[in-house]
Amino acid sequence: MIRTVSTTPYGDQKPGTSGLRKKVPVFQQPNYAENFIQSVFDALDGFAGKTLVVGGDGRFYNREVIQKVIAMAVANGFGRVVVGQGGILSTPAASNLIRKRKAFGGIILSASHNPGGPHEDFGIKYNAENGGPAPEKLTDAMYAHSKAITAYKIADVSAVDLDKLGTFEVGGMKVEVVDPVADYAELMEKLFDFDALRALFKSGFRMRFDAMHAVTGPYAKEILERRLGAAEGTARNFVPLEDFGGHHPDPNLVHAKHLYDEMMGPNAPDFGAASDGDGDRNLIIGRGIFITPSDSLAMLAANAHLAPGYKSGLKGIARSMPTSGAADRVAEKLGIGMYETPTGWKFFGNLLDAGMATICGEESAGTGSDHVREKDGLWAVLLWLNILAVRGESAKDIASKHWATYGRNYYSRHDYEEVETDRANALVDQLRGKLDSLTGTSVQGMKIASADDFAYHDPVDGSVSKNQGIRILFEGGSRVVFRLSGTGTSGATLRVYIERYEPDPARHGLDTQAALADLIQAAEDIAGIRSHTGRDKPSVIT
Ligand code: VG1
Ligand code: CO
Repeated sequence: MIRTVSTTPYGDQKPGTSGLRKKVPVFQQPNYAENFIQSVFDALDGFAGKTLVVGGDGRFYNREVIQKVIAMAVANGFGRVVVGQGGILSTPAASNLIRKRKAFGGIILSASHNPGGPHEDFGIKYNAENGGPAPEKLTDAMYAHSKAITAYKIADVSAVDLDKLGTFEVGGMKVEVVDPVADYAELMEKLFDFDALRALFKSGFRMRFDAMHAVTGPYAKEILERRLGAAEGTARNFVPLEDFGGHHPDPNLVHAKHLYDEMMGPNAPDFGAASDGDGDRNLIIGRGIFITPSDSLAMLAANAHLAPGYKSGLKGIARSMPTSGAADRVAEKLGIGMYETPTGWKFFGNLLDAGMATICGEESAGTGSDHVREKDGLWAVLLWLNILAVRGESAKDIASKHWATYGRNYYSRHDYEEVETDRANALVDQLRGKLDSLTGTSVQGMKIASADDFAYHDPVDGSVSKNQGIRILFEGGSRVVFRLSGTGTSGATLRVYIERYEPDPARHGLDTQAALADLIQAAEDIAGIRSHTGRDKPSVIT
């Protein structure tokens, strides 16, 4: 039986950088999840009888919301729901399934690298038929519907057994429970030289992959250990837990410090990597060297042709605005297009669909290609492995040769988390107010060449996205960028991105924070971070 349940709007269901993210108790309010799911459906057109892919990173509340999505998909007229066994689908695997099954779209349940559990974070995101996150036009429409919603539709059906593979009839609709790993692993086999990788591991190459008790565990076990023959124990923390073992499943130098320490230690394996809650981010650490995500993008782009899936070369490279310019130099040398987009993977979709870019990346540990429409953690790890296997060199050697060829972009991000929202907004407002007067002035002995609030003009559909981050560009190419996070669930997070280009190979071995010290001070001088936030140092430095 299909019921129409009357409801009232919540008013705070505006999707951020990557879907709607809130604390679990917020999602558990009466009708909260239902309101948003209905608002997603109301923003879409023409899905009657079509397929919807559903899955999540396995965090607390995942299974409950999947049952709601299924019951509401029945009531709203979808023909089929494809769901990962156990409710599990990594974000890139979901993107792949949407494309492979020619689905109308998909709902991904995740709050990515944010902690999980009854009092932690949850999230709902809609991806369109290209497999990519809904563009801004669509997320704006969802938000508008959520503010005006009066009723949602749901079917009275009993809960589907998400652990049993197979196709089941649910209220006149088909629900297909699929292996979450199989299709994804098959795609990876097409892109990379699995024989070369098997030979690499057979030769004694040692690797550590930390799944951080999140979604990539089953994928890493299957691909690295079973299919590629890496030693058992290569994948660590590989059982997805509802609360990620009480940790932040955030693969950075703070939350994966144990991996960093191991890779810098005397008995370090050859290669180390980690991924986040939903499997779309990657941390890359070679023996004795951390590769920043911005550098990783540049190095992957420069070497991608060594992997079978990219042997005919790249069509173009895209990076988010705060990501360092390291990849720009690679694009220039290759003579291909380079695109600078706002933060968030949804802005890459058009470029990938139009065949203008093949590889994309963000400084926040996101790298991916046109094989799906999301960033992809394990993909980045496998491409690195493929490059290491073909070049027969260490990650450290590859990095230093890269810098010798292209120069080095020293880069760091300073995050000030859970700042009072009013205070963070005041900082940004004040900065915006003085942008025009900054050009031509000097700070810490460096002259400001220009200062603006980044606006993106999408070259494919002509849409414009304004206020995407404040850029202070210095003469010589150094820069400082300020923006507020769009994924947090309490207070505001100020992100300060700092970059300096260093062409001189004699200066490529410096400590990053030391190499950026004057720019870090300049950021403080320009924005008054301490007085506005009340903090004397960042909460996280990456
Ligand atoms: C952050 C990152 C951004 C990334 C987004 C989603 O957004 O900076 O680069 O695309 O998270 O990644 P923000 O607005 O907090 O800076 V994930 O792995 O959380 O889906
Ligand atoms: Co993520």
